[in-house]
Amino acid sequence: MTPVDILMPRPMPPLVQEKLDAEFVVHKLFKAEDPEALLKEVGGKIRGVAAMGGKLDAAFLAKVPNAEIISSFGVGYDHINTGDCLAARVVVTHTPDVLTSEVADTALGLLLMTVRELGQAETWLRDGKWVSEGAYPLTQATLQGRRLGIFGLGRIGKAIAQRAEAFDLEIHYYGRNRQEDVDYPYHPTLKELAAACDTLMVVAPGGAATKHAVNAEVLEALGPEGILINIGRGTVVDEAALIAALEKGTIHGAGLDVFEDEPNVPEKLMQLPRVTLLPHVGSASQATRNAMGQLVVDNLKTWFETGKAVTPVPEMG
Ligand code: 8YV
Repeated sequence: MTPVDILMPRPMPPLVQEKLDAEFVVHKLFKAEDPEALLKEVGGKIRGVAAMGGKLDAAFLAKVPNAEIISSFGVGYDHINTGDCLAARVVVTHTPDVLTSEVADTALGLLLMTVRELGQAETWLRDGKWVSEGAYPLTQATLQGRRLGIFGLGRIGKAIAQRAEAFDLEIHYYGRNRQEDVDYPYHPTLKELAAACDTLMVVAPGGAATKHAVNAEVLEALGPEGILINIGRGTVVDEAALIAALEKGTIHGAGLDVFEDEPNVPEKLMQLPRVTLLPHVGSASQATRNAMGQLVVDNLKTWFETGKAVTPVPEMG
């Protein structure tokens, strides 16, 4: 079989690069001195794209007119215009399932850190304040008796709910649709979910449909005991409204693994006392990232061997 030409626009984990190098002719745009010139030169023979972030839409597809597949690293694919890909008959794949447990574990860790101020307490110890000033102040919040509203009860949302049940939390949810096989109370709007709960866990995907869904009104509904956790996408939360709500005491605290303009985190968020900030580490263990990388490779290999992808995104039908 003649080797297949693959485009890699941005750097990917070493395992992905090594495995793809062994199977395909990989054109690494990020290594080129003049990426546009390289794209002009090789664009016509590219049949597959291995992607990790970056905007992929009709303008990009026009530069790789013979591409058949975009194999994307990560479960979220809001950076890819699936409508444009469908129109160009390009299959899009992502890496679901293999990261579900890791992200759910991180979500629970972030929730506990935020409610009980564990990061701040550790800083207190490291700064020598335990010795100089005594015990870390008692936290105003506790996890006990909290009502957890999950925004986005998909695979990861359900894994979070399963873990939260072990912590005796009351679970509610909101999403595009009520799920017949789910017993947790469903709320038809995000504001109603927030009003019924004191803890809001954002697991929803990014994109136009969810942009700034968590706004000033939703935060107001969550109330002064409220804790917001975002493990989904930064764009889902109106960051300016969140900062205002934290400053005014409209809600109690927030734990964020994702941000609107990563890796830039607003200075104001950094200064707020009851906020836990993580640098998008939801799935970031070696084992899980390896499994995600393997799936990127498997999707490309299987596509070119059999004409079928392993994990196409739902829009592909
Ligand atoms: C990754 C993620 O950090 O899977 C996702 O959608 O956000 C994370 O697991 C990200 O894909 C790495 O680019």
